[in-house]
Amino acid sequence: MAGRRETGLAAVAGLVAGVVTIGVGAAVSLLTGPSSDPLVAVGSAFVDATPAWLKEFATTNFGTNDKLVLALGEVVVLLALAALAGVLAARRWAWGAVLVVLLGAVSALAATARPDAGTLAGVPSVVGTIAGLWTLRFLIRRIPDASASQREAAQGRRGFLQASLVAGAAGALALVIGRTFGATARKAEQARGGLVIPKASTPAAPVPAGVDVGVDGVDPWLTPADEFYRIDTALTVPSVDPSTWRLRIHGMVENEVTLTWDELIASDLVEAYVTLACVSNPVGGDLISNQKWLGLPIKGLLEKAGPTGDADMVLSRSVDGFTAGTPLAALMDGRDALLAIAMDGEPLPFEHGFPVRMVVPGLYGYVSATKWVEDLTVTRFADAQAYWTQRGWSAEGPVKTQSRIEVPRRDTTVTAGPVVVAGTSWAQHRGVRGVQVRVDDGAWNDATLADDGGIDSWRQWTWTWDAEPGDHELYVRAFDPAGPQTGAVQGEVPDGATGYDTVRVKVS
Ligand SMILES: Nc1nc2c(c(=O)[nH]1)N[C@H]1C(S)=C(S)[C@@H](COP(=O)(O)O)O[C@H]1N2
Ligand SMILES: [Mo]
Repeated sequence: MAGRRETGLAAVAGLVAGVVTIGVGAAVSLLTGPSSDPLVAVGSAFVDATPAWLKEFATTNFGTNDKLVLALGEVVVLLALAALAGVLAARRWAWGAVLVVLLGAVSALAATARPDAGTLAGVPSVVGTIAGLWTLRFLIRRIPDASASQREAAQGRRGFLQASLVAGAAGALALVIGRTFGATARKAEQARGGLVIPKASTPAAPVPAGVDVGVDGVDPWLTPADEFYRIDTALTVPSVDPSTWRLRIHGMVENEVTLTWDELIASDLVEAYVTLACVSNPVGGDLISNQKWLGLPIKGLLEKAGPTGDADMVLSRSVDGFTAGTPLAALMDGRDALLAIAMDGEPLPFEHGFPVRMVVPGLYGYVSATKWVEDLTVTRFADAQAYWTQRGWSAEGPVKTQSRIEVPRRDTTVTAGPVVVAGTSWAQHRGVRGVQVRVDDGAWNDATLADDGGIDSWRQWTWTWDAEPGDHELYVRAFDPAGPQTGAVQGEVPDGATGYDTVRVKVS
């Protein structure tokens, strides 16, 4: 860049690039969650790092405006740094670029360090920074050179200001869009942070210590909430503020019923361990997890509504339009079919349906586990179709009895002699009665079952194999009260995969 650019214009270029950065960052955060918004992330990190005395000073002097003062302060500091970056960039591009990248890195780090950060939390900062750098480069290049004639300089200045105006307006628009649409998400996030989960009126039966077989490589019996499998059609995770949440129960009922959040948490809540499984889980797959849920039994609500005539299905709908069709009988027969509000003693994570979702033991998620649920229509299978049923999956989806070998891992080599084979089986709401393991074409051998955590949860098992050298195949099957699971191989469509999980190992 030959010659010195006008310092004032360079500062303007920096300011505009700053606005574009935070605007684009805010807009992108609509996809990645409110706490990933660069301004929010940096502000929150600042609040966390603020010493107690300064926090007190802020609240005593600014009262409830302390957040506003913080936000203003943050914007002022940021814009000053942005102007500085512009001035530096006009002298030497690399200096300005380094400052912009540093600011972007701080923001990305702040966003990924939030306790509720998703895997993509740094993305808005990175995308915003790239947009900002590009804007800065574009504008700096348009600043008229000091060597230009007066006429050229005046023309150049006009062109620069026009370009700045357009870029600045675009950045501001992105910011307004990000902020306006992000407001609901921020509200829901605040609400979730402030919730106190009530105690269960009916706590779950205590789980025996031996539900875990204690073999390295076997998934924990209780899936950590942040490792719970996630399946849904939501491009962006819905943000629902519990204070405005309502559930409407209508259709083939005597009385239409609505339920608010306050009514829900004031009700007698039930706690239950339930293993949730996806119909798309292939044999041996991991689209299955076990957790402790707290919620209101759906049965009582339906009794209040009073299903009429030959109603046999409840079509549940989420705020984003997903629907599931659950057999009315499964909701009324006394199993722990819940409107769940908590998982592992905490409010539901947003991805798992905050503030309220359904959990029904014994049924695949696609026919029962509606997240962000807001509407229950009592109807008939003959009259209504749910989301996945319209797309070729079965109307009813009872979970199939299945087993998985987790140790040894497939295609590994083990040493001849005693080898521990271990894994998990499930037959939700029927219960696993036994598990057997077979080597190659040999006879079935009884595995040892881990302690029982209830018929709605999966069950671990182990078997010690006296392994002989060579290539071998291990097979597993579980028994429920009706007998052994089927070995017939069937794919996931239309109602869940069947067949024996098979693990090939080399014994040396
Ligand atoms: N709103 C909504 N709820 C939904 C779905 C969805 O796409 N949208 N998917 C269902 C399916 S197919 C499954 S397997 C479970 C998964 O729940 P999880 O993501 O909490 O594990 O949610 C069910 N509930
Ligand atoms: Mo699913």
